[in-house]
Amino acid sequence: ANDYRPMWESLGLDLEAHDQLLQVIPPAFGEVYMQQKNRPAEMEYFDFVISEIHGLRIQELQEHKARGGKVVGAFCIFVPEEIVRAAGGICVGLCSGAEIGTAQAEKVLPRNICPLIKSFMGFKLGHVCPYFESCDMVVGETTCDGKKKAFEILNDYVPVHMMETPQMKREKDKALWRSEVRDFVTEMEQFTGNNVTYESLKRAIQDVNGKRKVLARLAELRKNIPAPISGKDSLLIEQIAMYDDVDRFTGQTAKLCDELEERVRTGAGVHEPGALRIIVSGTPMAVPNWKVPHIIESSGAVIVAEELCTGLRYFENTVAEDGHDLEQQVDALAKRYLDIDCACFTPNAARTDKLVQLAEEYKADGIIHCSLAFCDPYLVEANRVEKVLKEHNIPLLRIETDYGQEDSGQLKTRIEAFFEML
Ligand code: BJ8
Repeated sequence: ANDYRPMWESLGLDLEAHDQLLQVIPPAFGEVYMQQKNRPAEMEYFDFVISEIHGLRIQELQEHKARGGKVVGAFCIFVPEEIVRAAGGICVGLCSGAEIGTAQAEKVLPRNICPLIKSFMGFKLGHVCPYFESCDMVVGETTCDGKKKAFEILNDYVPVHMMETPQMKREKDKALWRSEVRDFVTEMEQFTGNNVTYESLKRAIQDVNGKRKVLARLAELRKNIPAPISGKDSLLIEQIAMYDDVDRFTGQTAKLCDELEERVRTGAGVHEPGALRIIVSGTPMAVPNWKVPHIIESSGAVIVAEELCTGLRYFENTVAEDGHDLEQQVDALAKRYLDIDCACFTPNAARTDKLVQLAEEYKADGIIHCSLAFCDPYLVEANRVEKVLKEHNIPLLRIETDYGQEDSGQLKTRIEAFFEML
């Protein structure tokens, strides 16, 4: 293996704390992932990406920076990565899926706050994430209150550009969001020193659409019985989509889909015949947060779809490619992004309607609504989800959890009881 320590040191990482992080992720990955049966051979690439999680990709980012390129971090799928790409930058999703640097984070944040927010502050203050340390800028958004206010604090440590995401989807909200997307073009031009042209944006839109389409193809394959791939593997791919090289990722995922098509043709699946089919819905599950999917799939069920931002919400819509000039491209981007049905919007019936539709399309036996603790938007919206699913006789289990492992046993008991009822 390569020695990445000099690179990590030059990035200003706290090597000791970073070692601790690396002591957690690979063993967790081994336990959660490598012991699955019937994994597709093409998962090898994604396993490799994880084994190099703080290595090769970081090296690529550093090489990009050495050529004068910028790296831009994001915490929300509302950040239009096409624009970063069109300006010659690389956009990386900053995962924040682990409990780390909690003590440092609690110096600037309240104790009772969403673990995702605490995690990103802990990663930054603890200097443990080489992606974060590679970022020249972070793009924040005004989605939920906790994140919105935490970005003010984060701005003390790394430049943050804020985008105002509206809370409703009326015409005036659409106009506001469209102006935010337009301003982001100018911001990226100034920040990178590169013009965003019709041509560069057209290519970026096509590239990112390509990534979204291949993920949609993977999702489509999971509608088959038996499912040709586990939910855990699918989630891993959806997590990696947030930071891997776009073209390489698209190519590798296409290869995997070819293999899955073959499985579907021969009727090969990843689970026992008759396994329960489950949809998970709720707050994003960032690397290395595999806790609930692991419990679900080690209790004999298979996850067939993720109604999550690390899932369908990220790739279900593409950007129209027929814009004739930059302004029309901005219109198309603004429209595509405002179609995301995050619980930060009110009302948000599109999400509950979609869940009903997904349950039917994916022939799901039940839905597990999984929210991070203290996440008001999703925890409160769970009530609307419950109401609508009840009207359609779709069984639902509601879970609230964090990044700790203390509740694993209790969650397993509840999930198994839910499965017995189905
Ligand atoms: S589009 S879901 S990625 S905002 S879990 S920090 S909402 S308190 S992450 Fe999200 Fe964008 Fe919406 Fe998706 Fe706040 Fe809730 Fe924490 Fe959250």
